[in-house]
Amino acid sequence: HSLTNRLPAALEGHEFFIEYQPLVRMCDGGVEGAEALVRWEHPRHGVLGPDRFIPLAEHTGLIVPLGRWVLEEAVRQACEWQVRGIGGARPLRVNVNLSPRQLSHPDLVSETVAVLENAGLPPESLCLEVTESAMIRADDAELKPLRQLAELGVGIALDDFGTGYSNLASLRRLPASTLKLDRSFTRGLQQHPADPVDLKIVEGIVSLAHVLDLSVTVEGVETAAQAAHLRELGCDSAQGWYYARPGPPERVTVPLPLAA
Ligand code: G
Ligand code: G
Ligand code: MN
Ligand code: NA
Repeated sequence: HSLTNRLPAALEGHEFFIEYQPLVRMCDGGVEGAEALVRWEHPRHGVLGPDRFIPLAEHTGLIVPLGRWVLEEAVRQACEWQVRGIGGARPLRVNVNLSPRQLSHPDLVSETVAVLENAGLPPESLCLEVTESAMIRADDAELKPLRQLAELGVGIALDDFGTGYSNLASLRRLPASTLKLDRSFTRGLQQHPADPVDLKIVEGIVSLAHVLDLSVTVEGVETAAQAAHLRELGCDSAQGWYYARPGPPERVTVPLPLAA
């Protein structure tokens, strides 16, 4: 695969860049942080999304150095926001996605701690996103590093929640602090009146999460109606095109639509 072969040179040649998508607090509509989403500015194919190259990088192992670069760059950016006082009294956080290969890498904890210390970012200002399916596949040895990071204060989010068939018992054993509800659950909430079954499902997931002391972030919020329903249902934060599309770091500092 020609994209696969070019990955090392692309990393070397600084062809990757990061877009940020704001994470919005439901209670007051303020920005609490942003998710870092990597892109590849390919010299011939233009900008490629992560779905085009993350699986290839995961397959070859290049995801490890690429993921380390994403982490360093996102942590540096979060520091810059904090130094500039963006977010006011509550410093902004950055969310970084981790792929399964990074999860099982022996240096995950030491490297993450080193990146935070070098930049001077508090561990609480970093959240690592791991997909629900990768998390439930992980054995205790693979969950241990995440648990260590969680004990240091790093947030751990279960990404794409609802697509990975967790059960109650498995949720209890995971070192997660946040559940990111997959956008497939919120499609039925785009209109007023919302789909009553979808409302009940989200309501149930939110109460389960809160019992387990997990905060709930909803992905893929595209309309004001969805935002209003989700706030009503007790979701803690939201992310989606209604608030902002992924964009350059400045995207996080511009005003958003008022909380519904
Ligand atoms: O931005 P976009 O919607 O195209 O992202 C698609 C998927 O790519 C998301 O599910 C996201 O989790 C994943 N992704 C984005 N950036 C990264 C990254 O830096 N590392 C990993 N492992 N996955 C990422
Ligand atoms: O990590 P994850 O796979 O959840 O990454 C989020 C992905 O969802 C990104 O690729 C981002 O571009 C996409 N996305 C973000 N907001 C919305 C939205 O409101 N609607 C849709 N359809 N996709 C979104
Ligand atoms: Mn994610
Ligand atoms: Na997701």
